Amino acid sequence: MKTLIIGAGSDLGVHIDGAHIGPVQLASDLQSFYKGDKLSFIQDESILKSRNLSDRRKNEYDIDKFNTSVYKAIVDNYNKEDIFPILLGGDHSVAVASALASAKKYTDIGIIWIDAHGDFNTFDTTITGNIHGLPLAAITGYKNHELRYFHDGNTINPQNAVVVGARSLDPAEKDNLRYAGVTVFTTEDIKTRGVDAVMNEAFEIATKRTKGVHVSFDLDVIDPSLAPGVSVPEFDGLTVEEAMAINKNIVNHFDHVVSYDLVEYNPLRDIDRKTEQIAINLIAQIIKNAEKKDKYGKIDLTQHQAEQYKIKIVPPKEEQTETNPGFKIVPPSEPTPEPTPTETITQPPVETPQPTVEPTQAETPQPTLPQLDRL
Ligand SMILES: [Mn+2]
Repeated sequence: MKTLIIGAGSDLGVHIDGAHIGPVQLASDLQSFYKGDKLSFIQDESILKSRNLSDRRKNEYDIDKFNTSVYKAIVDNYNKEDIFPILLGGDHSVAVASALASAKKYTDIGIIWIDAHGDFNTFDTTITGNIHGLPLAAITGYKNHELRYFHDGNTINPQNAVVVGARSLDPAEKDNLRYAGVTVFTTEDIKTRGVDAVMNEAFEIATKRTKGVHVSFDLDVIDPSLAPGVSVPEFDGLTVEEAMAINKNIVNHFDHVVSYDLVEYNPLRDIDRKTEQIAINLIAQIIKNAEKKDKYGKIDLTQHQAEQYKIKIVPPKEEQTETNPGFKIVPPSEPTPEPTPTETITQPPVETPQPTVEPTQAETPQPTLPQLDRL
Protein backbone atom coordinates (compact mmCIF):
# COMPACT_ATOMS: atom_id res chain seq x y z
CA MET A 1 0.00 0.00 0.00
CA LYS A 2 1.09 3.53 -0.64
CA THR A 3 2.31 5.39 2.42
CA LEU A 4 1.59 9.00 3.21
CA ILE A 5 3.89 10.72 5.68
CA ILE A 6 2.31 13.52 7.64
CA GLY A 7 4.62 15.82 9.53
CA ALA A 8 2.63 17.31 12.39
CA GLY A 9 4.95 19.93 13.86
CA SER A 10 3.08 21.11 16.91
CA ASP A 11 4.25 21.32 20.50
CA LEU A 12 1.22 23.26 21.69
CA GLY A 13 0.20 20.35 23.89
CA VAL A 14 3.20 20.63 26.19
CA HIS A 15 4.93 23.47 28.02
CA ILE A 16 8.39 22.30 26.87
CA ASP A 17 9.69 23.49 23.49
CA GLY A 18 11.07 21.28 20.75
CA ALA A 19 8.59 18.61 19.64
CA HIS A 20 7.44 20.95 16.87
CA ILE A 21 10.73 20.49 15.00
CA GLY A 22 10.75 16.70 15.39
CA PRO A 23 8.95 15.93 12.13
CA VAL A 24 11.06 18.38 10.14
CA GLN A 25 14.20 16.64 11.36
CA LEU A 26 12.85 13.14 10.75
CA ALA A 27 11.56 14.06 7.30
CA SER A 28 14.98 15.37 6.43
CA ASP A 29 16.48 12.03 7.50
CA LEU A 30 13.92 10.16 5.43
CA GLN A 31 14.22 12.14 2.24
CA SER A 32 17.04 10.18 0.66
CA PHE A 33 15.20 6.87 0.74
CA TYR A 34 11.54 7.71 1.09
CA LYS A 35 10.09 8.76 -2.24
CA GLY A 36 6.41 8.62 -1.37
CA ASP A 37 3.93 11.36 -0.61
CA LYS A 38 4.40 13.80 2.23
CA LEU A 39 2.33 16.44 3.89
CA SER A 40 3.63 18.98 6.32
CA PHE A 41 1.92 20.96 9.05
CA ILE A 42 3.93 23.42 11.02
CA GLN A 43 2.63 25.22 14.03
CA ASP A 44 1.91 28.84 13.22
CA GLU A 45 4.84 30.85 14.51
CA SER A 46 2.59 33.68 15.54
CA ILE A 47 0.96 31.48 18.18
CA LEU A 48 2.29 32.20 21.63
CA LYS A 49 2.55 29.07 23.67
CA SER A 50 1.08 29.07 27.16
CA ARG A 51 3.46 27.74 29.78
CA ASN A 52 1.15 28.39 32.67
CA LEU A 53 0.84 25.00 34.34
CA SER A 54 -2.28 26.02 36.20
CA ASP A 55 -4.02 26.84 32.92
CA ARG A 56 -6.20 23.79 32.32
CA ARG A 57 -7.40 24.94 28.92
CA LYS A 58 -3.96 25.76 27.65
CA ASN A 59 -3.74 26.29 23.87
CA GLU A 60 -7.02 24.46 23.40
CA TYR A 61 -8.16 26.61 20.46
CA ASP A 62 -4.86 26.55 18.64
CA ILE A 63 -4.60 22.79 19.03
CA ASP A 64 -8.12 22.42 17.67
CA LYS A 65 -7.19 24.61 14.70
CA PHE A 66 -4.03 22.64 14.03
CA ASN A 67 -5.69 19.24 14.38
CA THR A 68 -8.58 20.32 12.18
CA SER A 69 -6.14 20.92 9.29
CA VAL A 70 -4.33 17.64 9.87
CA TYR A 71 -7.60 15.69 10.13
CA LYS A 72 -9.07 17.19 6.97
CA ALA A 73 -5.92 16.53 4.98
CA ILE A 74 -5.73 12.88 6.01
CA VAL A 75 -9.44 12.30 5.34
CA ASP A 76 -9.10 13.99 1.90
CA ASN A 77 -6.23 11.70 1.03
CA TYR A 78 -8.11 8.65 2.28
CA ASN A 79 -10.92 9.64 -0.08
CA LYS A 80 -8.57 9.90 -3.05
CA GLU A 81 -6.78 6.57 -2.84
CA ASP A 82 -5.66 3.64 -0.71
CA ILE A 83 -3.08 5.00 1.68
CA PHE A 84 -1.31 4.02 4.85
CA PRO A 85 -0.83 7.23 6.87
CA ILE A 86 2.27 7.59 9.05
CA LEU A 87 2.07 10.65 11.25
CA LEU A 88 5.26 12.12 12.70
CA GLY A 89 4.74 14.26 15.81
CA GLY A 90 4.76 16.68 17.31
CA ASP A 91 3.52 16.22 20.83
CA HIS A 92 0.95 13.50 21.35
CA SER A 93 -2.05 15.82 21.00
CA VAL A 94 -1.65 15.53 17.21
CA ALA A 95 -2.74 11.89 17.39
CA VAL A 96 -6.33 13.01 17.94
CA ALA A 97 -6.31 14.04 14.26
CA SER A 98 -4.68 10.90 12.87
CA ALA A 99 -6.55 8.36 15.00
CA LEU A 100 -9.93 9.96 14.34
CA ALA A 101 -9.19 10.25 10.60
CA SER A 102 -8.73 6.47 10.55
CA ALA A 103 -11.85 6.03 12.68
CA LYS A 104 -13.71 8.09 10.08
CA LYS A 105 -12.34 6.03 7.21
CA TYR A 106 -12.78 2.54 8.71
CA THR A 107 -15.79 3.33 10.94
CA ASP A 108 -14.85 0.91 13.66
CA ILE A 109 -11.24 0.51 14.74
CA GLY A 110 -9.18 -0.34 17.80
CA ILE A 111 -6.16 1.54 19.07
CA ILE A 112 -2.85 0.53 20.63
CA TRP A 113 -1.24 3.40 22.54
CA ILE A 114 2.42 2.70 23.29
CA ASP A 115 3.38 5.25 25.92
CA ALA A 116 4.92 5.78 29.36
CA HIS A 117 1.82 7.85 30.12
CA GLY A 118 -1.86 7.02 29.82
CA ASP A 119 -2.75 10.29 28.07
CA PHE A 120 -6.20 9.77 29.56
CA ASN A 121 -6.70 12.93 31.56
CA THR A 122 -9.62 15.29 31.04
CA PHE A 123 -9.77 19.06 31.35
CA ASP A 124 -11.03 18.42 34.90
CA THR A 125 -8.39 15.94 36.02
CA THR A 126 -5.25 17.29 34.34
CA ILE A 127 -2.65 18.50 36.80
CA THR A 128 -0.37 20.27 34.30
CA GLY A 129 -2.91 21.52 31.77
CA ASN A 130 -0.74 19.99 29.05
CA ILE A 131 -3.12 18.75 26.39
CA HIS A 132 -0.73 16.00 25.26
CA GLY A 133 -1.92 14.23 28.42
CA LEU A 134 -5.51 14.13 27.14
CA PRO A 135 -5.62 12.72 23.59
CA LEU A 136 -6.47 9.06 24.22
CA ALA A 137 -9.49 10.09 26.28
CA ALA A 138 -10.59 12.40 23.44
CA ILE A 139 -10.10 9.66 20.83
CA THR A 140 -12.14 7.13 22.78
CA GLY A 141 -14.97 9.59 23.34
CA TYR A 142 -14.29 9.96 27.06
CA LYS A 143 -15.17 13.62 27.70
CA ASN A 144 -12.71 16.09 26.04
CA HIS A 145 -15.15 16.73 23.20
CA GLU A 146 -13.43 20.14 22.90
CA LEU A 147 -10.54 18.29 21.24
CA ARG A 148 -12.61 16.68 18.49
CA TYR A 149 -15.00 19.35 17.20
CA PHE A 150 -13.67 18.63 13.70
CA HIS A 151 -14.49 14.95 13.82
CA ASP A 152 -17.56 13.74 11.94
CA GLY A 153 -17.29 10.00 12.47
CA ASN A 154 -17.20 7.40 15.23
CA THR A 155 -14.87 7.66 18.17
CA ILE A 156 -12.92 4.54 19.09
CA ASN A 157 -14.60 2.21 21.56
CA PRO A 158 -12.52 2.29 24.78
CA GLN A 159 -13.03 -1.48 25.05
CA ASN A 160 -10.82 -1.71 21.95
CA ALA A 161 -8.21 0.67 23.34
CA VAL A 162 -5.00 -0.65 24.90
CA VAL A 163 -2.18 1.28 26.55
CA VAL A 164 1.20 -0.48 26.42
CA GLY A 165 4.21 0.49 28.53
CA ALA A 166 2.57 2.84 31.04
CA ARG A 167 4.49 3.70 34.19
CA SER A 168 3.34 7.22 35.01
CA LEU A 169 -0.39 7.52 35.59
CA ASP A 170 -2.04 10.22 37.68
CA PRO A 171 -4.47 8.87 40.32
CA ALA A 172 -7.48 10.52 38.69
CA GLU A 173 -6.29 9.37 35.28
CA LYS A 174 -6.25 5.77 36.55
CA ASP A 175 -9.88 6.19 37.57
CA ASN A 176 -10.72 7.56 34.12
CA LEU A 177 -9.07 4.58 32.43
CA ARG A 178 -10.89 2.09 34.66
CA TYR A 179 -14.19 3.83 34.27
CA ALA A 180 -13.88 3.96 30.49
CA GLY A 181 -12.78 0.32 30.27
CA VAL A 182 -9.38 0.79 28.64
CA THR A 183 -6.86 -2.04 29.07
CA VAL A 184 -3.49 -0.93 30.43
CA PHE A 185 -0.28 -2.94 30.25
CA THR A 186 2.50 -1.38 32.28
CA THR A 187 6.22 -1.32 31.65
CA GLU A 188 6.42 -3.93 34.41
CA ASP A 189 4.03 -6.20 32.48
CA ILE A 190 6.40 -6.04 29.51
CA LYS A 191 9.42 -6.79 31.70
CA THR A 192 7.78 -9.79 33.37
CA ARG A 193 5.66 -11.26 30.56
CA GLY A 194 7.76 -10.23 27.57
CA VAL A 195 6.96 -8.00 24.61
CA ASP A 196 5.20 -10.57 22.45
CA ALA A 197 2.85 -11.90 25.15
CA VAL A 198 1.72 -8.35 25.95
CA MET A 199 1.48 -7.18 22.34
CA ASN A 200 -0.36 -10.29 21.15
CA GLU A 201 -2.96 -9.71 23.86
CA ALA A 202 -3.11 -6.02 22.96
CA PHE A 203 -3.89 -6.93 19.34
CA GLU A 204 -6.51 -9.45 20.46
CA ILE A 205 -8.31 -6.70 22.37
CA ALA A 206 -7.88 -4.03 19.69
CA THR A 207 -9.04 -6.26 16.84
CA LYS A 208 -12.10 -7.72 18.55
CA ARG A 209 -15.01 -6.85 16.24
CA THR A 210 -13.08 -4.00 14.62
CA LYS A 211 -11.98 -3.35 11.06
CA GLY A 212 -8.42 -2.34 11.86
CA VAL A 213 -6.05 -0.90 14.43
CA HIS A 214 -4.44 2.49 14.73
CA VAL A 215 -1.04 2.35 16.44
CA SER A 216 0.32 5.39 18.26
CA PHE A 217 3.94 5.10 19.38
CA ASP A 218 5.23 7.64 21.88
CA LEU A 219 9.03 7.55 22.12
CA ASP A 220 8.90 8.28 25.85
CA VAL A 221 8.04 4.62 26.43
CA ILE A 222 11.78 3.99 26.00
CA ASP A 223 14.11 4.67 28.92
CA PRO A 224 15.42 8.26 28.81
CA SER A 225 19.01 7.08 29.21
CA LEU A 226 18.60 5.47 25.77
CA ALA A 227 16.12 7.89 24.19
CA PRO A 228 16.51 11.26 25.95
CA GLY A 229 14.97 13.28 23.12
CA VAL A 230 11.43 13.54 24.50
CA SER A 231 9.64 16.34 26.36
CA VAL A 232 8.45 14.41 29.42
CA PRO A 233 10.90 11.57 30.18
CA GLU A 234 10.02 8.81 32.67
CA PHE A 235 12.70 6.65 34.18
CA ASP A 236 12.81 2.83 34.22
CA GLY A 237 11.53 2.50 30.70
CA LEU A 238 11.95 0.02 27.90
CA THR A 239 15.21 -0.90 26.25
CA VAL A 240 15.77 -0.14 22.58
CA GLU A 241 15.52 -3.88 21.87
CA GLU A 242 12.13 -4.01 23.57
CA ALA A 243 10.94 -0.99 21.58
CA MET A 244 12.09 -2.59 18.33
CA ALA A 245 10.45 -5.87 19.39
CA ILE A 246 7.16 -3.99 19.89
CA ASN A 247 7.50 -2.62 16.37
CA LYS A 248 8.31 -6.10 15.09
CA ASN A 249 5.14 -7.40 16.70
CA ILE A 250 3.19 -4.59 15.05
CA VAL A 251 4.70 -5.68 11.74
CA ASN A 252 3.63 -9.28 12.46
CA HIS A 253 0.06 -8.01 12.86
CA PHE A 254 0.25 -5.70 9.87
CA ASP A 255 -2.87 -7.10 8.23
CA HIS A 256 -4.80 -5.34 10.96
CA VAL A 257 -2.82 -2.11 11.21
CA VAL A 258 -4.36 0.79 9.27
CA SER A 259 -2.25 3.75 10.40
CA TYR A 260 0.70 4.60 12.64
CA ASP A 261 1.99 7.60 14.61
CA LEU A 262 5.47 8.21 15.91
CA VAL A 263 5.31 11.12 18.32
CA GLU A 264 7.11 13.20 20.92
CA TYR A 265 10.53 13.22 19.27
CA ASN A 266 12.14 16.39 20.63
CA PRO A 267 15.44 17.22 18.90
CA LEU A 268 16.21 19.92 21.47
CA ARG A 269 16.34 17.29 24.21
CA ASP A 270 18.18 14.62 22.26
CA ILE A 271 21.75 13.63 23.08
CA ASP A 272 24.08 12.38 20.35
CA ARG A 273 21.04 11.85 18.14
CA LYS A 274 20.23 8.67 20.08
CA THR A 275 16.48 9.17 19.95
CA GLU A 276 16.54 10.25 16.33
CA GLN A 277 18.40 7.06 15.42
CA ILE A 278 15.76 4.92 17.11
CA ALA A 279 12.88 6.95 15.65
CA ILE A 280 14.11 6.71 12.09
CA ASN A 281 14.53 2.93 12.33
CA LEU A 282 11.04 2.50 13.75
CA ILE A 283 9.58 4.53 10.89
CA ALA A 284 11.67 2.79 8.23
CA GLN A 285 10.42 -0.58 9.46
CA ILE A 286 6.82 0.58 9.17
CA ILE A 287 7.29 2.10 5.69
CA LYS A 288 8.97 -1.06 4.52
CA ASN A 289 6.06 -3.22 5.66
CA ALA A 290 3.34 -0.87 4.50
CA GLU A 291 4.89 -0.68 1.04
CA LYS A 292 6.07 -4.31 1.16
CA LYS A 293 9.48 -3.33 -0.10
CA ASP A 294 12.82 -4.56 1.09
CA LYS A 295 14.81 -1.49 0.28
CA TYR A 296 14.87 -0.14 3.81
CA GLY A 297 17.44 -1.97 5.87
CA LYS A 298 18.84 -0.86 9.18
CA ILE A 299 19.77 2.76 8.98
CA ASP A 300 22.87 4.17 10.62
CA LEU A 301 22.02 7.82 10.75
CA THR A 302 25.52 9.22 11.09
CA GLN A 303 26.81 7.15 8.22
CA HIS A 304 23.67 7.66 6.21
CA GLN A 305 23.75 11.43 6.46
CA ALA A 306 27.46 11.57 5.92
CA GLU A 307 26.95 9.79 2.61
CA GLN A 308 23.84 11.71 1.72
CA TYR A 309 25.27 15.14 2.26
CA LYS A 310 28.90 14.23 1.66
CA ILE A 311 29.80 15.36 5.15
CA LYS A 312 33.36 14.53 6.08
CA ILE A 313 33.50 12.99 9.53
CA VAL A 314 36.53 14.63 11.11
CA PRO A 315 38.13 13.02 14.15
CA PRO A 316 38.30 15.34 17.15
CA LYS A 317 41.49 17.22 17.75
CA GLU A 318 43.48 16.19 20.75
CA GLU A 319 42.37 18.02 23.79
CA GLN A 320 44.43 21.09 24.38
CA THR A 321 46.04 21.00 27.77
CA GLU A 322 48.89 22.82 29.40
CA THR A 323 51.27 20.00 28.55
CA ASN A 324 49.74 19.68 25.10
CA PRO A 325 48.72 23.15 23.98
CA GLY A 326 47.85 21.87 20.54
CA PHE A 327 50.91 23.38 18.93
CA LYS A 328 54.56 23.40 19.76
CA ILE A 329 56.42 26.40 21.03
CA VAL A 330 60.13 25.86 20.71
CA PRO A 331 62.06 28.16 23.01
CA PRO A 332 65.12 29.76 21.50
CA SER A 333 68.25 27.80 22.31
CA GLU A 334 70.10 30.94 23.27
CA PRO A 335 68.50 33.58 25.47
CA THR A 336 67.52 36.37 23.16
CA PRO A 337 67.69 39.80 24.74
CA GLU A 338 64.67 41.31 23.00
CA PRO A 339 62.64 38.55 21.39
CA THR A 340 59.67 39.48 19.30
CA PRO A 341 56.62 37.17 19.41
CA THR A 342 57.11 36.04 15.82
CA GLU A 343 60.61 34.92 16.60
CA THR A 344 59.74 32.90 19.70
CA ILE A 345 57.20 30.75 17.96
CA THR A 346 59.25 28.76 15.55
CA GLN A 347 56.50 26.36 14.60
CA PRO A 348 53.11 27.91 13.97
CA PRO A 349 49.98 25.95 14.82
CA VAL A 350 49.19 25.16 11.18
CA GLU A 351 52.31 23.07 10.92
CA THR A 352 51.38 20.81 13.79
CA PRO A 353 50.86 17.26 12.58
CA GLN A 354 47.32 16.00 12.75
CA PRO A 355 46.60 13.84 15.76
CA THR A 356 46.47 10.16 14.96
CA VAL A 357 43.49 9.33 17.10
CA GLU A 358 41.27 6.83 15.33
CA PRO A 359 37.70 7.99 15.09
CA THR A 360 35.30 5.83 17.05
CA GLN A 361 31.57 6.02 17.40
CA ALA A 362 31.83 7.71 20.78
CA GLU A 363 34.48 10.14 19.70
CA THR A 364 32.96 11.07 16.39
CA PRO A 365 31.58 14.57 16.59
CA GLN A 366 28.13 15.21 15.27
CA PRO A 367 28.31 16.19 11.62
CA THR A 368 26.99 19.62 10.98
CA LEU A 369 23.34 19.16 10.26
CA PRO A 370 22.38 20.20 6.77
CA GLN A 371 19.89 22.94 6.17
CA LEU A 372 16.60 21.23 6.87
CA ASP A 373 14.18 21.16 4.03
CA ARG A 374 10.64 21.27 5.09
CA LEU A 375 8.51 18.47 3.80
MN1 LIG B 1 1.95 10.27 24.94
